[in-house]
Amino acid sequence: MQFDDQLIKRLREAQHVVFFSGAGASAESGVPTFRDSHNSFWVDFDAGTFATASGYYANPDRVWQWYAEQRLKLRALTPNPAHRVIAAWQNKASNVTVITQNIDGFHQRAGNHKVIELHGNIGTYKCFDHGHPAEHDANISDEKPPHCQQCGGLLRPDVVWFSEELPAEAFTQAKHSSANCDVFVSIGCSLEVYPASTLPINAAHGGAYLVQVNPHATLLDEIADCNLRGKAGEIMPLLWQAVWREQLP
Ligand code: BV8
Repeated sequence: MQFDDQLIKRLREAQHVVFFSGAGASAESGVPTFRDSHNSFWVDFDAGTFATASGYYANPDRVWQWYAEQRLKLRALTPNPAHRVIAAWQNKASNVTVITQNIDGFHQRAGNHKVIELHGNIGTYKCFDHGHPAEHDANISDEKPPHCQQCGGLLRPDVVWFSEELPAEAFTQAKHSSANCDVFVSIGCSLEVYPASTLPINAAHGGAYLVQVNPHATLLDEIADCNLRGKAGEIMPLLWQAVWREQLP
């Protein structure tokens, strides 16, 4: 794959690079994306039923079990080369921010030491009634949601459901980094979920060189400086070699 000279130059000279990932970044790890029709994550996960607080309140056992099933599936999967390149980039370059919409924790498993998780993490829990963080041993039976040790209410996955605010500090950090970076790389994002979808726009308004890695078109096509049409797991290692002139560590 031949990359544009301007892209290589920008990435080599960047003082601050942001990698912004969506479900497409984990697709080659075997994690179904949300909106690709052939294996939609939402097919057996009706967002209205499961990915909302009201859905959980109405069906705590079913929703809790669904997330327990996803957590088990994720354990059997592994980060792909796209995650490994992003981790290597953060360890090699001076200032790299990783912002993800994903809840799978694959960036951390690939070696990223700091990840801004806009939609939470499937491996963390909080009290449904009061929101304080809670511990849970995911190895024990997940037939029913456990109870909060502080108040006796139910625990829930600490992920952001629809109509819930994003974690304030995480989103503030993400907005700041996006508006103040030199290169913003959107990887595997459909940009159909708000307000995460505003970040690439912030970056462009902040003067960043905007790159998109996606096999399909998105609304970012119109404003991206560089559209890399293809799979993240294939493109990212090639981009690493083109910029750093070395194999991925
Ligand atoms: C909020 C956690 C304020 C849970 C998730 C009408 C219009 C506009 C907005 C709204 C609206 N009605 C409501 C809203 C707001 C709503 C929203 O945006 N809804 C959408 C669906 C219309 N947003 C919210 O509710 C947010 N909160 O707004 O708060 C508020 C407060 C109170 C009251 C009202 C408002 C909260 C949103 C967070 C929801 N939680 N996940 C869980 O995961 O279980 S969202 C979910 O979608 C995931 O986090 C996912 O990451 C995210 C975004 O999707 P993508 O990551 O982009 O994945 P997708 O499948 O869509 O696309 C994959 C892409 O990868 C594709 O482009 C594909 O081409 C590409 N791809 C495929 N293979 C590859 C690849 N790319 C590279 N390589 C490959 N191999």
